[in-house]
Amino acid sequence: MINKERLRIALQKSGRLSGDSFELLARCGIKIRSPKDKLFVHAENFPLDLLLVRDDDIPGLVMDGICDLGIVGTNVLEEAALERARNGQPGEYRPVQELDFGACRLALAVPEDFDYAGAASLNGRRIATSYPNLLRRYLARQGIAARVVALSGSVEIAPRMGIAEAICDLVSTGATLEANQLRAVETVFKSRAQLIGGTAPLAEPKRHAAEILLRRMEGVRAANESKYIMLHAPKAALADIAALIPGAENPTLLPLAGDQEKVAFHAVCAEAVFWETMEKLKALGASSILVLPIEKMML
Ligand code: PRT
Ligand code: ZN
Repeated sequence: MINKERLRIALQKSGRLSGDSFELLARCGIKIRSPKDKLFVHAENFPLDLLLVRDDDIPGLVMDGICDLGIVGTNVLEEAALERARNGQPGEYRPVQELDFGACRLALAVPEDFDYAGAASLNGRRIATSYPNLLRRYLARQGIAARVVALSGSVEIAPRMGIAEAICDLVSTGATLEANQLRAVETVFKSRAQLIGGTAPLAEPKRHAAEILLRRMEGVRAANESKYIMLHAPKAALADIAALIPGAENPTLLPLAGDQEKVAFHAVCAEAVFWETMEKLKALGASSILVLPIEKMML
């Protein structure tokens, strides 16, 4: 049953965000044994309960104080906040952390044979979307008078059905648009998954649990964004090598047995290390270059 001493987080039950959301909690050391087909799941080793719902319900659960935290796409979040504002409902939340998954954009798209010459071409047209509030806000800002046709799904078929001349839908790879002979013409909103919290302060012991969880999530993000790089560097090129590796101002240098000219150079790199960087390192005389993922990080 619902326990007021445990943190409550709303996650998408199944869909594009659920796998990454569960993986994030797993990487924070949180064990969840119960099957995912339940609505309410307890973490075994942390004072945390999961409410597994449709992503559309997550903003409201946090804004109404039913859940302390939630993971949701900013597209759904902003749409819900605008809808609530329209209806005079409370729509406040606290953005806690941007997450590195769920990236997509809400884009305007038109049929390939549409004679498109800028957003003004949409004046007087009908645009089908599942995000009427985000679209209306965009149209108002751009000074475009178009009619918004709200659909709950299958927006991409609206032009073929004669329901609308254009659509406004989420795009990630663009394959769905292409398959429907549509092309994206404007970006209305850029989205990614976000961890959000309510605006009311948490009472102990929840506050403490939230602090630990957020610190671990921060550690997961820092680890995701960083790599551990090891290489053998000629002593004469150390400064040039360090300059190629972001965040490696203070590398660890170790002597190499039997080699007076080179040292072992170890550093945490603040970004991904691309092949181009490795090729430049090699050109500076570096050898045995290894780039390793970092699992956890606490600074
Ligand atoms: O059942 P529930 O309501 O929880 O799920 P849902 O069907 O509403 O959402 P779901 O699981 O599809 O998406 C959840 C969230 O993932 C979205 O709100 C976005 O924040 C994010 N996301 C990221 C996406 C996409 N990428 C995406 N590509 N959501 C939807 N799509 C759709 C897009 O609309 C298109 O129809 O996927 C289709 C394929 O996209 P392309 O461009 O890769 O072909
Ligand atoms: Zn949904």
